[in-house]
Amino acid sequence: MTDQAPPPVSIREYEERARGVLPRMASDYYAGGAEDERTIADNRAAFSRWVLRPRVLVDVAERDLTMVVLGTPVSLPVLVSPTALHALAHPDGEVETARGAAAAGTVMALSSLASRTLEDVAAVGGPRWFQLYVQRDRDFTAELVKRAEAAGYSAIVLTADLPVVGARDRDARNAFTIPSGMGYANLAVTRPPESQASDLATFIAFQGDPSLNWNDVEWLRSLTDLPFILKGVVTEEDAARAVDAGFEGIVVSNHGGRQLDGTIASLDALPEVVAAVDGRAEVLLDGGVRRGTDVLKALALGARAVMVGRPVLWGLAVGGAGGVRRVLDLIRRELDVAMALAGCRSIAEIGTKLIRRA
Ligand code: FNR
Ligand code: LAC
Repeated sequence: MTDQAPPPVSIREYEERARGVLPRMASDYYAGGAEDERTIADNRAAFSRWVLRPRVLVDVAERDLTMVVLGTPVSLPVLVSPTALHALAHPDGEVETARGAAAAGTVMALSSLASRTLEDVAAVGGPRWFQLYVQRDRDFTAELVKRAEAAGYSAIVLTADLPVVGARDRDARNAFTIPSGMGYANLAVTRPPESQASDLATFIAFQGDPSLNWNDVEWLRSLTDLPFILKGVVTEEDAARAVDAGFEGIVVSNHGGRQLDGTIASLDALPEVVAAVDGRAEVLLDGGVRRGTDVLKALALGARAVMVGRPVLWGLAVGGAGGVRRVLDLIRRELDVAMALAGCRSIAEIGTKLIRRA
């Protein structure tokens, strides 16, 4: 802990505490989103549009939150979403986050835009997936996938909702710049050239590939036998197409409201995606998950597991690996209580009868 205050009791308190310890530019980069941040708010609000139908007089003396997601065993159905530049929150960056996620017994998805090398993060030894941003340099992209495979990452998460960076006022206002001494440790060009503005949008425009499309999927899949997960799907059309293209997993996500403002909330998009996939792939969800009951609702609507982005960054900023672990443990404790009160003894028992529209 960075101060003497007692540890936060909720993710909301972690958010407040993180705001107090992070420099403004980092705090805004983490918290912010696109345009009027309507989708950020709606990701949260969506959880209130659904209500639970708990069952009583079920023997819930023994409860088990463990499960397997895309072949990876986890201690709870909550994984760490890929997020960029953890060194903004902690000197050890993603290595520290990986320690926290491993201690909590769950998967960390490492961003292509990490501030530490994927090999250093792998050395922590926890369960790990690699999130891919396809680069303009396709040979380098192929090398990145092969490096991830060699370093024991057990799935590739292809993020598809960032052909360009969303219009983010906060970053524009702060003239977001990567602090000196920090960079994108896994990329060929780790910092934008000094002659260019070093904001994220410029960097992505310079390195990323907005021409990426469905025709590239076959090439991507030829690079490795690891399972592929498509992140950033919010429609039944894309979900069906993803399954046809051979993706083993889908993350229903609007990038935490950072890309296209006004996009449907993740939880509201979940039912149509689950219906379109019809059991042919594993469906995950991220965006606005802050409580154990949120996890319960997403699973009741057919998600196999959920992921959390910002809460992990707040935990990292406030308490390093311990903070990451405590954030995940808070959700675990809340989910455990919610399952008991809903009459569910295991993740498998969380079903569609548990939920309806408010
Ligand atoms: C992200 N997200 C993201 N996604 C991704 O695939 N690659 C990335 O590098 C990043 N970077 C990133 C940075 C920051 C600061 C945030 C907040 C988010 C999106 C992330 O994986 C996830 O979809 C959202 O964060 C989920 O929403 P919540 O949990 O933050 O509400
Ligand atoms: C972001 C990118 C980098 O949301 O994924 O900031």
